[in-house]
Amino acid sequence: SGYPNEPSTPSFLSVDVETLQVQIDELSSFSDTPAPSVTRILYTDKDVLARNYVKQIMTNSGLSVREDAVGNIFGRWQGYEAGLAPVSTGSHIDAIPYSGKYDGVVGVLGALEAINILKRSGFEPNRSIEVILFTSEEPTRFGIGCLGSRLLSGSEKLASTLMNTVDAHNISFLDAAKSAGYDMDSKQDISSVFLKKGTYSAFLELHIEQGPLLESEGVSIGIVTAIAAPASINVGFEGNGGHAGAVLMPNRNDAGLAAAELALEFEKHVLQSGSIDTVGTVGIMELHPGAINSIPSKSHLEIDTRDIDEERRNKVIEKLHESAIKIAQRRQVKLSEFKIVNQDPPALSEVSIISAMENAAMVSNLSYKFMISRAYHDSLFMSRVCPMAMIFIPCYKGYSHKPEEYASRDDMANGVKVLAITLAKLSRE
Ligand code: HGY
Ligand code: MN
Ligand code: MN
Ligand code: MN
Repeated sequence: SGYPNEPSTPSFLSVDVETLQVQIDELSSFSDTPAPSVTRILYTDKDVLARNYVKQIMTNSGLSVREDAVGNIFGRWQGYEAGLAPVSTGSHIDAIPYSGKYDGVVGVLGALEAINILKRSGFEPNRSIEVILFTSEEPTRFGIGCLGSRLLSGSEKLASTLMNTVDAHNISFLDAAKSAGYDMDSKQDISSVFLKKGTYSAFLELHIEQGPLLESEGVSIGIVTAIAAPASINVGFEGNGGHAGAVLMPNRNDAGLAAAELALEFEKHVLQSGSIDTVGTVGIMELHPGAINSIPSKSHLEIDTRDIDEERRNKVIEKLHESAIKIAQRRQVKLSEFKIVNQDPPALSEVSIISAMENAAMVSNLSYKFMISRAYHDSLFMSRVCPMAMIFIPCYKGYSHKPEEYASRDDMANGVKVLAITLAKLSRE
């Protein structure tokens, strides 16, 4: 076929999983909470240290490294025909408070190891292969998930919202970015990161399952066929508050109890959706002033609901809104906020990439199964830019977003190998 060095057969692709584990451990040390937990929030000092650490590994692997205005980082392995749209892969390294060290990280460091094993095998890509470290996938600091990939996919709404978004300490997005070395002043700066259609021929993401299926069924590889549709809603109630002793019950309009009642009503709506695939979480519930002897005068809830069926999920959001209005009336509190922060459609994986992954698992003699991802990922937004698919590996008891998160060396090596073989194949198409 005239290409130098056809990809060597998978059996010669030996993954240096010891080095990968060392890198995962070293990266986890850049954290704002003590080991074994990891907390690494967008644009903090620890985030900057972690970014530099990964950029160094990209450089050591001979990749050309560039960053965009918001800090998405790209490491490119120049291909034989550099003019063609590259194959891309990657994930995130930011970590929610008190979480683990594998979520996202396996898809960044594992992608770099996939490139290293292809290089060691003498393979030369036709299309360039590009590893993307998305600037922030978790919603922690500015309340929106997949900030980096959402912008890459061209979200005008997010570009304008970020111009007047502040974090919990009243630091603006622009100032936070500046403190990390990303100097933006205008909406144009932010939207300069939008990718043109056709920038990439494909996007693949390696990720821990963040669920128990692969481990419990003893399956080595998950091939993701669809990513569930996530949505997040902010709700606020306001009442008169007052002295916990002096105000008798009939004279209260307790914003805290309104929040509590809404949370339980929301759970009912989710359970009554008609499908096990509908999930709902009230992950944040704040009471103001937050004193034991003061009736909450304000409450703030951040609600996460997802489903593989977008309509069914949207129905839950409508019922949530109806309940919030009803509870506010009944309890004589003000519904001060009901804001849908994001209401994203699900994403379907590209069939041709799914079969390339299936083939890679087969030639590597690995068991595999097709499955949906109930967690969202940067792939959800990259699917708006190019054909996408994901590779899952098992994680201990499905744990994620907590310090006990763990993926074995064998499982990581399997995932890296399937990623490498798939990247090699797609770089030749
Ligand atoms: O919440 C999620 O699904 C992702 O892991 N941030
Ligand atoms: Mn996560
Ligand atoms: Mn993740
Ligand atoms: Mn994710």
